[in-house]
Amino acid sequence: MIETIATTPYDDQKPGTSGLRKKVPHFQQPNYAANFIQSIFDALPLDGGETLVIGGDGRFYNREVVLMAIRMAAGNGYGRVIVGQNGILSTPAASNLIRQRGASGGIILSASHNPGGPDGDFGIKYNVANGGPAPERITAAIFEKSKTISRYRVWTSTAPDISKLGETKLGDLTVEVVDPVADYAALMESLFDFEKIRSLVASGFRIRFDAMHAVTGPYATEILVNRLGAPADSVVNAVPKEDFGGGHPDPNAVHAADLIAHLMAADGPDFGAASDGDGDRNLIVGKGIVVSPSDSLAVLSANAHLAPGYARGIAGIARSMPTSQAADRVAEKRGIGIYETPTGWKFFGNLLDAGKVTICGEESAGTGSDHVREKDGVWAVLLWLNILAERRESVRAIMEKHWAEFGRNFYQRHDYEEIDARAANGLMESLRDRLASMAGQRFGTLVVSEADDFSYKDPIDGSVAAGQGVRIVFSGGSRIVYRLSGTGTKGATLRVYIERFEPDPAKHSLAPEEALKELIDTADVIGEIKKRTGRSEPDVVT
Ligand code: VG1
Ligand code: CO
Repeated sequence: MIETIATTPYDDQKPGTSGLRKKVPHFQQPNYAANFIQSIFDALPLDGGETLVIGGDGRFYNREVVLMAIRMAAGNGYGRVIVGQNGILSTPAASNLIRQRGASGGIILSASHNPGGPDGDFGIKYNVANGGPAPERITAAIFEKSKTISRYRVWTSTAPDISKLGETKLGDLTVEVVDPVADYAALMESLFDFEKIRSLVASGFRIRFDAMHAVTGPYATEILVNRLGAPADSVVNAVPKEDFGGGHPDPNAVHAADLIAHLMAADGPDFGAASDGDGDRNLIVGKGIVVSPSDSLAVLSANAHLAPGYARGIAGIARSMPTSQAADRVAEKRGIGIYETPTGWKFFGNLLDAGKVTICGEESAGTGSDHVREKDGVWAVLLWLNILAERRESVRAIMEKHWAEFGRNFYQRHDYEEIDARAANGLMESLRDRLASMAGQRFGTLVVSEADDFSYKDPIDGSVAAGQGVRIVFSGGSRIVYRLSGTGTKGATLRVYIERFEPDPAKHSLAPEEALKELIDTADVIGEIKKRTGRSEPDVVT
């Protein structure tokens, strides 16, 4: 029976860069999750009978919300729910299922790289029929509905057992529990030359994939071990845990320090990789070298044609604005399109749907292609492996040759986490106030050539996203970008992105902190970071 339950609105259900993210106890307030899910349904033009994909990264509270979402789908007239076994689906696997099964959308439960557990973070995100995150027009509509919600609809009896594969009924709703890995692994096999990668692995090439006790464990084990023949211990921290083993499933130099240490050792593996909580991010580490995500986007774009799925070449590349311009140099040399979008995967969807771009990426360890509409950690690892299997060179050699051909964009991101929100907003406001007078100003040897607050007009639907980050560009093309994170759950996080192009191969072996020294100092002078936040050092440098 469908029951209508009275509820009262919360005023803070505005989705951020990637859905609604809050602390678990915040989500555990009465009806908090139900209100948001009902607001999603209320914002959609549902005719009845639609298919909905449901799954999450398995973090604490995942199961409860999956079961609730199934019962609410039954209460709101859906015809079929496709749910990952035990409520598990990586974000890219969910995107794939939405597309392959012709679903009208999907509900993905994740707070991505944020820590989990009873005091950790939780999140809910809605993806649309193309498999990608809902565009801003829809997230805005969801937020509007959440402000006035007065009831939600739910099927009264308990949801079916989601630990067993197969179909059951909940009223008129068919609930189909699927293997979270099978369809995704088949998709990967259709894109990459598994036989070539298998022979690379058989030649003694050693891989270390760190799943960080998050969702990619089963995906990496099935693909790297079962299908590509890597030894079982090639996948570490492979068992997903509700609290990610107490760790922070963010594949960066701080939280994946153990992986990096293994790859820096003389007798270490040849190739290291890690993914995040929900499996959409990737970190690539070669023997003795950490590949910066912006460089990885450029290298993958320049070499994608070596993999069967991209043998016809790529149509174009899109990168988020703060991502380094290394990919632009590839696009320019290859004569293909390059697009600069605001931060967040939702801005890539239209470009991918229109066939304008094939590969997209963000500096935050996200790369992906038109095979799904999310960034995809395991996909990036496999594309790297396919390239390595074709070129039979080390990661370091590939990077050095890439820089020699295209030049090197030295790059760093400095994060100041959990700073006072008023101080953070004050810093950004002050920057915006000074934009008009910035051009022509000199800081040491640097002269500002342009300064603006990034605004994006989507070339397909004409929608505009303003206020996406302050850019200070210097003559010669070096940049400092300031923006506030839209995924944090406590205080504010200031991200400062610093970039300098170096054409001279003799200088490509400099350490990024040396190559960027003057810009790093200038970022504090212009942004007044120390003065306004009281922080003398960033918490994380990536
Ligand atoms: C961060 C990253 C952004 C990414 C987003 C979601 O956003 O900077 O590039 O798309 O997280 O990634 P923000 O607003 O905190 O800078 V994930 O892996 O959370 O889905
Ligand atoms: Co993620």
